[in-house]
Amino acid sequence: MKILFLKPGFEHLGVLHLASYVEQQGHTPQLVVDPVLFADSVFNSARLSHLMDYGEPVMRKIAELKPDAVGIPVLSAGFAWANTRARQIKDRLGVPVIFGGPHCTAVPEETMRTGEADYAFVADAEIGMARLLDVLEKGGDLGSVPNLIWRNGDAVVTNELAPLIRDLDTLPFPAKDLYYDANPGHGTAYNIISARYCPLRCKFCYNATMEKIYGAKKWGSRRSPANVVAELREGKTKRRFNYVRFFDDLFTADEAWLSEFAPMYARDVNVPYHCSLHPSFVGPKVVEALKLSGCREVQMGVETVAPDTKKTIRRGESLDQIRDGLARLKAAGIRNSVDIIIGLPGQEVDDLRQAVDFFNENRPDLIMTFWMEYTPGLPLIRDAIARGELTEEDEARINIGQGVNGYYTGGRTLHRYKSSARYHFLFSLLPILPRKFVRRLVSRGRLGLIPTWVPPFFMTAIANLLFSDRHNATRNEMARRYWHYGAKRVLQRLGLLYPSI
Ligand code: B12
Ligand code: SF4
Repeated sequence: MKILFLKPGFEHLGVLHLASYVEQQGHTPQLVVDPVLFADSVFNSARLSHLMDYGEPVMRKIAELKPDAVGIPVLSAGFAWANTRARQIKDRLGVPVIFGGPHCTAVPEETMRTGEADYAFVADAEIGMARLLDVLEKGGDLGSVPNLIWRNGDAVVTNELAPLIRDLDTLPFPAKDLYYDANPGHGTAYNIISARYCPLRCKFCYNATMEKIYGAKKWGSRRSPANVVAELREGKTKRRFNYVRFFDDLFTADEAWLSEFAPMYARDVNVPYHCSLHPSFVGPKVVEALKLSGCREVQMGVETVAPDTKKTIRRGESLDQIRDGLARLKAAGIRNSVDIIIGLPGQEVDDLRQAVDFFNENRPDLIMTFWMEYTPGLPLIRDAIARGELTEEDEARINIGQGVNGYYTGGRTLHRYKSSARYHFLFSLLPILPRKFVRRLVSRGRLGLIPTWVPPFFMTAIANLLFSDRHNATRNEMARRYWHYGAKRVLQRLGLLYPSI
C-alpha cells in the first residue's frame, strides 16, 4: 500500500522512523514536505503565511503520487494546518487520512471529535501503523490495531496500547533519503535520536503528559551506542554533514551509556555534535564523556532559578548544580546555551530578576528565552487555572491547538508584558554586556530604558545570530528553508515560475 506522509517544515524523525518501519513491513512510503512559512514561533504572521501558502502545489504533488492513504504528523500548534490539508486531501483524492504525534497522544478523543482525521494514533505508532495499513489493504478488524483511535458510528474508540518498543535496535534506521531527496541541500547537520522520552516529568513538558499513558515505565527505551554509531557511519557514506544533532530529550541521563558511546563516537564518527541536557545530569563523568566524544554545544534547560517556581514545575536541581555544570562545561570548552521560560504559573517579575543576577555571574554562551506555551494535557494547565492565570475556556482552546503561541497564553504574563519583554531583551544580550553595567541597570531600576517595541521573537533571532555556534543547525536550516521556499513562492506569485514545491 502506498502511504504518503505530509510533513510541515523541518525534517521529522518520527515520520522517517515510521516510514522505514512500514517499508520493512511491505508498504511503500512517500513524503511531501509542505514548507509552511511564517507560521512558526520565530516568524509568525497570518498575512504572510497566507501569501506564502503552498496549498495548491502541495495538493497537486500529492495527487501526482496517487497514495492509498495519507499520514500527517500533528504538533498542537499545527493542528489547524493538519485539518485544512486533511480536508483538501479527502475532498480531492478521497483517500483516508491518518493523524499521529504529540497532539493526538495528549488529547486523542478531541483530535477525533474536532479534527478531520479518519484515524489517529496515540504515542509510538510503528506497530499500529503497519497493522492499520494491512487492514486498510486486505481488510480486517480495526479493533485489533494497537494505539489506534477511530470512529465506530458516532462513537470514538481508543484501542489498547501496544507495549513500548524496548529494543529500539530492532527498528530500521530512519528513511533519511525520503526527506533529503525532497529537500536537497537543506540540511548541513545529521539529526538523530538515540532514546525515546525522558526519565523526568517536568510539569510543562510533554513527558508529563506521557506519564498518564505509560506511567514511570515510559523511560528505558534507548538504542545501543553501537546502533547509533552504525546509523551515523551509514549516513556518512550517503551525504556530507558537518554537525550531528541529537534530538534526545535528555542525552546525558545515563552515565554508563555515555561512557560506552564516547570513545566509539570519537573513533567512528568524529563530527562535532549538539545535545540537550538537564542541570542534574552534568557531573564530572558526564562532561568528561561529552568532551571525549567531541560534543561542541549543549542546550541546558534551566527554565527558572527561583526555588518556588522550580517546585511549581517539578524541578529539583539546586543552583549549585546549575553553577557547577556551567563551570564544568566551560572548563571543557563545550559551548553552552541555557533555556529560560517566561510566564510560568506563579512566576513573578522578581523571578526574572533573580535569573539575570544569576546568569550575570555565571555566564552561559547563549540564553534562549521562551514564553510558556501551554500544550494539551500538561498538568501545569490545572495549576494555572487554580491560580486564576488561565480559565477553563483557555484549556478548551489549548486542547484544540489554539492559543498555543506563548505570547498569547503566557498565563498572566500578558498583564506584565512590558516588563517581561524587557527581561527577554536583556537575556538575549546578556552574554556580551559588561557585568557591572547589568548590575547597575537592574539594581538602580533602570530597566524601563529598554524599549518594549522590539518584538521578543526578534531578540531571540538576534541572540541566535550573535551567540549561537556557527554550525548551529536549527538556525542554518531555518535560513535555508525561508530563502529557498520564500524566494520560490514569491517568483511563483509573480507568475515568473510554475507553482510547484
Ligand atoms: C526534535 C524536536 C523538535 C525539532 C524537530 C521537530 C520535528 N518536527 O521533528 C525542532 C527543534 C524543529 C522542534 C520544533 C518545535 N517543537 Co519540538 N520537539 C522535538 C522533540 C525533542 C523530539 C521529537 C522526536 O524526534 N521524537 C522522536 C520520534 C521517534 O518520536 P515522535 O516524533 O513523537 O514520533 C512518534 C509518534 O509520535 C508517532 N507519530 C509522529 N508523527 C506521526 C505521524 C503519523 C501519521 C502517525 C501515524 C504517527 C506519528 O509515531 C512516531 C514513531 O513512533 C520533542 C519531544 C519528544 N520527546 O517527542 C519536541 C516536541 C515535539 N516539540 C514540541 C514543540 C511545542 C515544538 C515547537 C512548537 C516549539 C516552538 N515553540 O517552536 C516547534 C514546532 C516546529 C514544527 N512546526 O515542527 C512539543 C510538542 C507538544 C505538542 N503537544 O504539540 C514537544 C513534544 C516537546 C514538548 N514541549 O514537550 N522540535
Ligand atoms: S528534563 Fe526536559 S525533556 Fe525531561 S521532562 Fe524535563 S523538560 Fe521534559
